[in-house]
Amino acid sequence: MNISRRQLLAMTGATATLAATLKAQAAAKASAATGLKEAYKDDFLIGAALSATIIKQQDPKLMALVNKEFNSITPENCMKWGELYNENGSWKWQDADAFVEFGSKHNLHMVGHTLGWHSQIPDSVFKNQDGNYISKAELEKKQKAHITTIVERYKGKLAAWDVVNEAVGDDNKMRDSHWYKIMGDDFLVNAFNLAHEVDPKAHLMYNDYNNERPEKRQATIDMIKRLQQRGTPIHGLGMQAHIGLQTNLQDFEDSILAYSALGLKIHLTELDIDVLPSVWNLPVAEISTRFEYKPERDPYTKGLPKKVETKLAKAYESLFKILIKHRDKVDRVTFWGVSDDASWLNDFPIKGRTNYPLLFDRQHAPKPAYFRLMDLKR
Ligand code: 9MR
Repeated sequence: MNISRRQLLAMTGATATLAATLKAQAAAKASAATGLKEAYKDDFLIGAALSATIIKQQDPKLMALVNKEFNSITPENCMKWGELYNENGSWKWQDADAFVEFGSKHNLHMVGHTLGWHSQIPDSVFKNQDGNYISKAELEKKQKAHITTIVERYKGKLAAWDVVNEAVGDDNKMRDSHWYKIMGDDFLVNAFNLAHEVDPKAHLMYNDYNNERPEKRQATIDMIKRLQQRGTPIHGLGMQAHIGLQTNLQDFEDSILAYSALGLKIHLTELDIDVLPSVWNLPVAEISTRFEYKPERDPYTKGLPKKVETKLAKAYESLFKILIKHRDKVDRVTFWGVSDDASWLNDFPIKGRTNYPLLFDRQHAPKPAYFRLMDLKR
């Protein structure tokens, strides 16, 4: 038989493609059989933030995916102060109730998010009609009513609360928020005490972004020590982990050790990995920051190049190796969303970009990063 060089090359190519297809099929089959939560059951909980839209739509395929892959859920927005009240000041429970109902029905670990934050809360909570601050006593009264009502409502259903969010600023000093200006450290101490009094079994956490970085870590440790000296019931430390491909992952290992030395359990609370070009030299998750859209700042509208996909997968793998190594200290790893199409990073810090930060793509299929994480447990 006379086979030309071209035919031979084509055949070799076909064999390689076939091998790749078989490998992908085998991987898909393995993931179909188990799922992340099963693979990591001896290490830590695997969570996802769910939006009110996901809960409302009840898309059967997406719901099946959530149930297969995750055993913990966090509400992306619906339990924030600004989402929980109607204009007239009455409570608006619909979305939060639907979230808790979903989690209870599927027996999922649920994290409340969040009882004290400077963001997504109207100015009117802190100010009189004349624009001046209300007194500390008045704010304490509002804080008490808010925290006791919501913690009581979901007592025994939510296993944990992000009690205070982002109290340390990007300058590594206490954030100059309305809360802090009026109440100082009492803002935090009261929040933890109130939640603990109402639900003594709930696991209470402090949650922040960039707090794996050495300077912010130190500021956070100083703050936690002050709280602990006052007997504040704080049980866990949340590192949001909104990171990028360039993030120094060693900082996570150092932080896990440093925070757990304070007697706190470690949670990665909002993990995602931004693959788009950074438009600032200090990537912060402070949500008031915005930049102008330019096509060069949105390079992957037609798909993620293989090279970047591989970098993303490697970054997830490296981070999880650290987390697995410290599984005795790490309680939970929660992704900030389920799939790329619905990630907040498509709109932050520039609206309308195409980002790829999560483990599931726009068709909700597992990405190479997902298989790397599954492979770590084989
Ligand atoms: O993902 C959330 C997005 O939908 C909201 O618009 C945004 C503003 O409130 O908050 C996002 O979630 C934030 C989380 O609650 C706290 N840490 C930073 C997250 C990303 O901004």
